Amino acid sequence: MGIVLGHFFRGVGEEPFELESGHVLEPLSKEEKAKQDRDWKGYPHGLVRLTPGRWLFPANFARFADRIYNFQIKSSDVFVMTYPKCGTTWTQEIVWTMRNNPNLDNPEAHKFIFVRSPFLEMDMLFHKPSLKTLPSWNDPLARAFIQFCPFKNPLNGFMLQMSQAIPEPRTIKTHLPFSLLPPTLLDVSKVVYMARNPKDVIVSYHHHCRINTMHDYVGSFEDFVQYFVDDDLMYGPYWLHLKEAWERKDHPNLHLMFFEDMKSDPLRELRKLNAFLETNLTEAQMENIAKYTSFDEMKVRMKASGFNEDILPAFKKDVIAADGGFFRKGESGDWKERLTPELDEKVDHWIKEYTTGLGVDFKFGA
Ligand code: PPS
Repeated sequence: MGIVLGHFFRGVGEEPFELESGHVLEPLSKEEKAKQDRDWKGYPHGLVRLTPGRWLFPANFARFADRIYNFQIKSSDVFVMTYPKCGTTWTQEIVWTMRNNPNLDNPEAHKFIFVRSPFLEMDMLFHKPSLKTLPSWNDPLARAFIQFCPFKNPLNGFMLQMSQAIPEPRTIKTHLPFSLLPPTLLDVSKVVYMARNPKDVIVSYHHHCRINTMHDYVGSFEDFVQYFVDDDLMYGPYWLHLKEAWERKDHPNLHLMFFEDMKSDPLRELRKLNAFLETNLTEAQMENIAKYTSFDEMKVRMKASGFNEDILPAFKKDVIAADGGFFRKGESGDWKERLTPELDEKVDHWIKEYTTGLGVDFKFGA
């Protein structure tokens, strides 16, 4: 562990080091590492813990954290921020379409979603970033990198440099919490934050970690729920992620919304976004966008644009064949099919302990 972390910790061995955000980055304890190694095959360089907050990231995060913290934001930027599996992709597509494709006639809309709307910290997930493997990871992305970042080295952050270089207005996806992002984020740009009830998040995140080799979870569902309530999943505590957003919810540049509300009445939520983003769309335009960004339409369109698990090497084809792909169900309340009464009680306890006091009122689906 020391050697691997030493490499990522810029040669300081096992000494924890401080990020510009003020967080201290430390290796996992021996016991934690043994457990993670047993259940997760997708973290070849190990995970690191950030204090305060107990955020959990691949060791590669150390290479990008300070540059993400100092990312140059622009007043026309919109950041789509969520904890994993809360509906980022859906929100990204809605926001990008409202801003860039109100009449659904922009040819750019056929491009891979991360070309139009890059994933800020994605580089930390790559296992073996190399000049050889990165461009072949996905052709549309490689082409976009060459277009937007000519003469730049992808090893210095493929997605990070793309996020910086794409033309305005930029719509940028992140799963990072406020405390790891530029401190002036809300003063300069707008943030759309999507939350989702933790029970559906668990089910969706479990599926994601099984189909994706960047996680490659091989443990049980019961253990996965335990990882969640112990804040031991990559990206760390959902409650703290949400708390940091909730504390800022009255800031005029933050729009906080819920997956369940978007699901039950997309047009109502699009109207609110229309006011927040100042996009001045008509009712007819919003109705069309609600339909265009529905689960069924997105599933087909994303595949055609290159977000295709059958081709992308990051996805485990056998698990997908058995249990479905990235666009799994897109529903609220599916947790009822998966959580036993004991597991349900465990999550209820987590909710009571960490989010009820904040005033968050989750909806749990039909
Ligand atoms: S990720 O990998 O963390 O970025 O995933 P994220 O996009 O945040 O969340 C994925 C879940 O959102 C569902 N999804 C949708 N639901 C409804 N409508 C639309 N258009 C839509 N697009 C994506 C996706 O299916 C995942 O949820 P589950 O419950 O697993 O189906």
